Amino acid sequence: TESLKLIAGNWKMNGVGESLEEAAALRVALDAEAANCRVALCPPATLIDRMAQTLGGSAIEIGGQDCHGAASGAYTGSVSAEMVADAGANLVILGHSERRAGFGETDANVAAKAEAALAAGLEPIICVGETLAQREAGEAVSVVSQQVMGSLPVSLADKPFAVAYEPVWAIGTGLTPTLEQIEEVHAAVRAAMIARLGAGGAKPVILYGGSVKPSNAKEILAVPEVGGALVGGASLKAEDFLGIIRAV
Ligand code: G2H
Repeated sequence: TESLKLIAGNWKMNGVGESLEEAAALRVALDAEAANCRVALCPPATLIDRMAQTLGGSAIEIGGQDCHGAASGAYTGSVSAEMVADAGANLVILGHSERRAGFGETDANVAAKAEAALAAGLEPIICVGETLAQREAGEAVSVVSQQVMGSLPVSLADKPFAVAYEPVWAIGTGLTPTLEQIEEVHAAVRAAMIARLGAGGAKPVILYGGSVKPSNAKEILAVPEVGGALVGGASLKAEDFLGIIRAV
């Protein structure tokens, strides 16, 4: 199950045109000092096109943060997978807990979005994670396993994709699970991926997300089955994000 690790920055709803200076600074650094992992930035949809110009010809990949499950139609305010790809992205984050909680996205919605992403040639990063109440009730492994089973369409087998485990209570809070807790859930995610997709579930990387920063990246990235990180707050400044990339 050895794949190149992936460090993906999720800017969330942060950044306007001038923030591309951070992407440009990251590019300068990684042009000079190649990363020994895949690196991606996922800006708001309106910045994908300009970020693609800023990063064109570099090794840094670009992702969207969401796409609609339909190819086109009367969905005011939404963006299709083809539009995300056309703007210059090759990845797309799907089912982030902020979308599940704030926009009512279900596992079935996420699976439909993943199908749309594949059809557009995008590599989905499918997010799962338990809430604090679920963790305290001892349900973390069962909740996350069910989310994997429900959110991964069977058509993902043998296609490029990643799963991101993001405990909801660790997002933007500065709290992180213990390394043992991360290892336990990542093993369960892997088992659920294989149960769902067969051999096609064995290879794709499983990212950890939730308050990853330069000071904790090294130990988290060394946990078995942690194949990279989905980084929020610490991806907004090139210097912080580089600290995480250098920890791989
Ligand atoms: C989890 C993560 C990135 P942060 O949402 O997806 O954000 O690193 O700010 O906790």
